[in-house]
Amino acid sequence: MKTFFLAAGIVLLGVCVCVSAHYPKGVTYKVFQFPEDKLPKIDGDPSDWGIVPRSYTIDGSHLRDTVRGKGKNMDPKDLAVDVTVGWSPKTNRLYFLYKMSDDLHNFGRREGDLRGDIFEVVIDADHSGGRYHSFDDVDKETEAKLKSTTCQNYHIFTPPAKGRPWAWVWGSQQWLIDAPWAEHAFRYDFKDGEPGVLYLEFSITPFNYASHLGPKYSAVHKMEEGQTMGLSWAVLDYDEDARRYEGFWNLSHNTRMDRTADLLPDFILMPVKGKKK
Ligand SMILES: [Ca+2]
Ligand SMILES: [Ca+2]
Ligand SMILES: [Ca+2]
Repeated sequence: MKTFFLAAGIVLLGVCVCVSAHYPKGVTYKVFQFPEDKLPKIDGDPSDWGIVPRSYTIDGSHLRDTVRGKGKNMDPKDLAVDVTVGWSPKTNRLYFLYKMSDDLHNFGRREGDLRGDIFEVVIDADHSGGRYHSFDDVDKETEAKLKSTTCQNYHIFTPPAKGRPWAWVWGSQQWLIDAPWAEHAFRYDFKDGEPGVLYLEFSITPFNYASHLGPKYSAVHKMEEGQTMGLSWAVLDYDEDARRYEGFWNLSHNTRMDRTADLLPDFILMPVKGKKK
């Protein structure tokens, strides 16, 4: 009987975690599985994503600005984004194609050491939920060690200014953005302050635990078909004013996706033929 209650408790706990750990409610997005012989080359050329059905691409109509009061009214003359996510059990990588049309690309550090246009990506690979940033009940040193451990937050410069890395992790695990864990390539032909279209192609490795001590002390998440992950992004569009973004356009519809994994949308890892397992 004891065993039964223990098992029931585990099942209930599992149900609670799954139910509480996603936004928006009732929405599940799909992650395209690349066939082994058709993995995308991370070179900034999006043509190898032509095999991905259009239904996998998430455009700006799915995003909400939850900070500047624009809600769902993204103006395509100001900003338009398409995001497609893929994966491969062979490489155990998540692949992203990000297309951004912007009326003013802000990345020149014109007014000091400011960040400019950002694509923020958050991944909770094992769908465990919970807080991953801003622990107010610990000292600063401990908080620095805890950030982005159970769920990783990447701030990607789109594009980076000269001399900057392509991204930074909102924690102490900057090794996550380097080989062999990640790869990236940009394609654009505009200058700072100009309009234009940017393509960013990148891959990252999902971690159940990413330690401040480095990869040797961390746990890679093994991706398998049918798994659900927590995954969200936000587009921080800086235009004329480099000190304040025009919108915090996010897929979660909750600003605090930048603190807790409970607010990340659900994504399912699809099989090769595009059918649920
Ligand atoms: Ca490519
Ligand atoms: Ca803009
Ligand atoms: Ca901009």
